[in-house]
Amino acid sequence: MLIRPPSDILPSEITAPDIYRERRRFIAQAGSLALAAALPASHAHAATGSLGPLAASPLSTAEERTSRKAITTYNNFYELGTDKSDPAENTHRLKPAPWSVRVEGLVNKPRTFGIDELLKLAPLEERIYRMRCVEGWSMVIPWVGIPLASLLRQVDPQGSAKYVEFVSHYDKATMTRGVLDWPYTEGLRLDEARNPLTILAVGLYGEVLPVQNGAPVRLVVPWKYGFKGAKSIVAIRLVEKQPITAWMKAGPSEYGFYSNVNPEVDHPRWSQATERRIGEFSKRKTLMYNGYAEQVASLYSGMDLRRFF
Ligand SMILES: Nc1nc2c(c(=O)[nH]1)N[C@H]1C(S)=C(S)[C@@H](COP(=O)(O)O)O[C@H]1N2
Ligand SMILES: [Mo]
Repeated sequence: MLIRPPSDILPSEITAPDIYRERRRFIAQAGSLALAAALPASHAHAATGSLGPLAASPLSTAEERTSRKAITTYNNFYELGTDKSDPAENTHRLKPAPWSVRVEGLVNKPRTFGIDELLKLAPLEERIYRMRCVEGWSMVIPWVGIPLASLLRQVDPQGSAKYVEFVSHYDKATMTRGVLDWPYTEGLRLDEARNPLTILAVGLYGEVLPVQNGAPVRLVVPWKYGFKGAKSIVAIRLVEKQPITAWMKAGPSEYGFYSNVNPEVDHPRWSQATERRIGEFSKRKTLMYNGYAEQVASLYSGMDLRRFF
């Protein structure tokens, strides 16, 4: 099946095959058009692709957005292949519906959320964020999401909970073997997780999140390197001790727990002082905390950022 369109296709058309496949899947499941029409409204958004009216977040940047085409064809999603073009070509390897997310660990009200329930936790907001990969490229991405804090409130974290661990979906029958110790896991300190900038993204450019960007729900933490944003999340765990993330296991000298964007602390293989915005030719200076210092610098006051990289 054609997943990757020719380069002259309109950006707005790029998700068409995904959406079409999704619609056919729902119709096939329902068994008839009549039944398909009777599906709950929450399924309708998956069929149409649109997430409906969105609140505009004041936390959005006014910078020019990266094209939808670049955002959906230049990806890191190693479970679907390690080349940038692989995830868009391998979307059939991950079925984003039905889906649920377990929220467990040190919480008074552990709960499994269906996607429909996640969508109802808070008004869906458009969050246009600068995103920077540790490899040295950046984008401006119009995410649609809910604050992670809204979800955390629902489960009532216990006093002993200090960190949050995120676990991505992994199916060894269809996904990459080797490379990392699967499943992909990431972590945040509880106060980072509760920061208003931290969201669970469920959409992109006003539509349902494409598989290659981490459908149906992924983490987005704009002041940290891109790899902190675990895709296709199936579990969120509140824990007492700092989690060991998949990248820390793979290369403890290269990937620390914090991974805050910091032009002064280089990765051993890539300078973090400058970056190339996808779609631009000249390089830009990388900003401390990716330009979000005003919102997040206080989380790290007094910490040695070379040690806690
Ligand atoms: N499960 C999972 N999540 C992941 C990754 C991955 O390989 N697997 N790659 C990370 C990296 S390195 C980056 S830069 C971002 C890329 O997100 P995007 O493709 O939506 O821009 O996803 C992050 N989340
Ligand atoms: Mo990355």
